[in-house]
Amino acid sequence: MKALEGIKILDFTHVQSGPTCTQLLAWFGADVIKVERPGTGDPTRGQLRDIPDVDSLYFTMLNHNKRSIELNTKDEIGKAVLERLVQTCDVLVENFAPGALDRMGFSWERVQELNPRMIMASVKGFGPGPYQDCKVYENVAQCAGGAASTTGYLGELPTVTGAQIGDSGTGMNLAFGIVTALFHRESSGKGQRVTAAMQDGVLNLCRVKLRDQQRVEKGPLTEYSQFGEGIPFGDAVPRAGNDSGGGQPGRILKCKGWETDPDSYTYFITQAAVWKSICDVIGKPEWKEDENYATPNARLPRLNEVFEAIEEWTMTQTKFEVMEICNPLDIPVGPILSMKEVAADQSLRDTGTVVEVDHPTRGKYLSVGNPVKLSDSPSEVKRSPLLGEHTDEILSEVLNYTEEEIKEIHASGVVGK
Ligand code: CAO
Repeated sequence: MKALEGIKILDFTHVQSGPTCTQLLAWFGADVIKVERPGTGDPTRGQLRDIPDVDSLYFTMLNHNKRSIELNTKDEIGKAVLERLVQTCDVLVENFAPGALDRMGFSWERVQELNPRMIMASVKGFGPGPYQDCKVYENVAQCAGGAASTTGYLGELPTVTGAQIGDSGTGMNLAFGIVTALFHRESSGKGQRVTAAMQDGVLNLCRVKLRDQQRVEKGPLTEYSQFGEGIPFGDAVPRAGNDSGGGQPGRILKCKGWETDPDSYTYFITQAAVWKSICDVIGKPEWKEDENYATPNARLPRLNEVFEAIEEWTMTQTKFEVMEICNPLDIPVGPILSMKEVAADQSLRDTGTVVEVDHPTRGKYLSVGNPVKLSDSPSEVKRSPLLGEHTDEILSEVLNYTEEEIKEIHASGVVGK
């Protein structure tokens, strides 16, 4: 049995943050019913299309294992159907702009009246405060959560990361909140409100930078390259390039072939415990006992020199050879993998982290699978639904409308053509 089998989710999400959350719940076996605007559905169905008139990869990769019902929830008949869904489901998940659900007539108070056991979960850009009414997309959250100001190179522009920490990151937080509330409902018998703000989610992932903010107020951040370069620190955490965020200095270094391959690099960490092995590998055995290099503190002002010496060696090896040589010595290194390499990686396919899915109108495509593995409840990744593919089965099997009533609902136009 799947871990969340029997749990019904009213999925009122769109774009990325909300759909990430409900997809995770669906992968674990919840019955996720995606309510979509008739005719158009989730706007991502039509965004960044690679094949004309076919659901985009943007949509298909975020909506696996769900069922789709078309429903105009601003029409009175549509609202009545939505009410029945609220009464039938365990969880309502939404990520509309602030106030949209209230305007539709489904405030938290109303939802509780309809179903006191319902858990109502929302992603918003900001929590309560001056920005609570703002619409927010991924990069806005990265900027407001402290990620952009601390990413990139000193003296250059703040930079956003390709990892969708605001959207997918917050979706994961919301899923965690929902499962926690479901657990709590076992004893309380009551649903509750779950909210996750994107700014909060990004800041949570930037905690090492909030740590460094408090450190920089007391003195220089000695593990940052800028310390060794003699550049003074200001009063806020600076951009640290590719310096390691932890206590063990690390950098991205060139490997053999870097002149022509933009991803021929390795991340190399000078972990203190294996310093002697590093000295042997890079041909600097004299640094093992030299008081200027032997201890982490002695190395801090010389990190540029240390990493230049390591890079002289890494440039003689491919990024995979660096891994093969360093791993047996417990030296932490990692190749910079291109998306092409990740997509072709057999071990990621074997674990279901990358999956191939078949789709009736687009054919085969690659997607990410569930990054969390349960030993007794494996996830099976099923294709995303076509728009309104399950409208009738949801009306009859989930909501128990009669054939006659379903005809009337269709005739009213609230479930599309
Ligand atoms: N039937 C009828 N109306 C529907 C409907 C349906 N099935 N589904 C949605 N709608 C309506 C909503 O009620 C809303 O109407 P009003 O504005 O009149 O109240 C309208 O569609 C648009 O919803 P929206 O404001 O959420 O959408 P948007 O495209 O204008 O904004 C976004 C998108 C993402 C900026 C906004 O939803 C948002 O800030 N969400 C919260 C933060 C978030 O999740 N951001 C991440 C998105 S991924 O990068």
